[in-house]
Amino acid sequence: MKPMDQVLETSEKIRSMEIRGAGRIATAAAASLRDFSLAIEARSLEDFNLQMKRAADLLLKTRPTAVSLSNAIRMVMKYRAETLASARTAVVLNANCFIENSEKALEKIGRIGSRRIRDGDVVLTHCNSLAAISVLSTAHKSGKKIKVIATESRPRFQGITTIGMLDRLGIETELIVDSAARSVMNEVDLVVVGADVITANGTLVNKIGTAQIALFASEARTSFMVAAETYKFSPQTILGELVTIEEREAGEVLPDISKYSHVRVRNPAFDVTPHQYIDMICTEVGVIPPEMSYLIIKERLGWEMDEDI
Ligand code: RUB
Repeated sequence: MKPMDQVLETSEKIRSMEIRGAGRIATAAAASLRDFSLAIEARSLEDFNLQMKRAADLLLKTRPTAVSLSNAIRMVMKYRAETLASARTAVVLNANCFIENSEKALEKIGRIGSRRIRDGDVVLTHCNSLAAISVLSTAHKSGKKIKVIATESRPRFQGITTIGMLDRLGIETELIVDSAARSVMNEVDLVVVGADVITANGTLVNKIGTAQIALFASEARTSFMVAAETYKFSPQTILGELVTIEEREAGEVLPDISKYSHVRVRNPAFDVTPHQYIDMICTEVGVIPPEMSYLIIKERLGWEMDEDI
């Protein structure tokens, strides 16, 4: 396999959602860039930089919403080197460092977030988030008896992946259709979801349906927690950039659209939850109110304001 074929293959897996979830696409992209850097033959440092940039651009274009992808790529590509050999070493180091830190972050989020779960709690989750599942599994492993209610998460049914993971962990789980979220909310003690993007003002962008669950939780006075590694925060939003919401193919919602002449199927993959509906964001550096997101971006992501202006 040619080095670029490996990058194309990873890009296709991310685009088609064989690899999915903000954290998983970030680490897959970092690993792909690392493996590419080791496999390419470059005539000079400039040639190496050019080839790396091409690969990074390909991976970046796969899914437009999750900022984890651009943050991971930015971290891997932040190498400065005088020679070809040191450039390669730096890319490998950056990528491994990103992957290792994201694994550690998941563990820490689990430890911190699980403290907010009490013995006997009912927790609702939406979609399939490794960060949210880390919170649930840590609570369960610490001996707390919890019940999880998981939504199907149409149209891609990531909820089925979630119930499979919870089942393997031995956690009592109930599956509901997305539209049953309000019906069960009065039984729920805490909602825990993941994040694709958290903006500078603490707004959450996550799987379609999250915003209505947050609204229901707020109405029912149920706590709403976001579990997210700090690389899910978006530096671009400090510079005023809006988050692009991915619109996916109609066929994911309605396989045979051809029999209708006047119908258009809309399939936004993510929605926007205002910070007012979020009680806390559980990160690897602690639980923060959403309004503190700006500080996370400034302090954790080493963002230079003039970098991209
Ligand atoms: C997945 C999704 C998840 C977040 C967080 O969307 O919205 O809640 O990505 O997941 P999709 P994680 O299936 O469209 O990628 O905590 O695993 O990063």
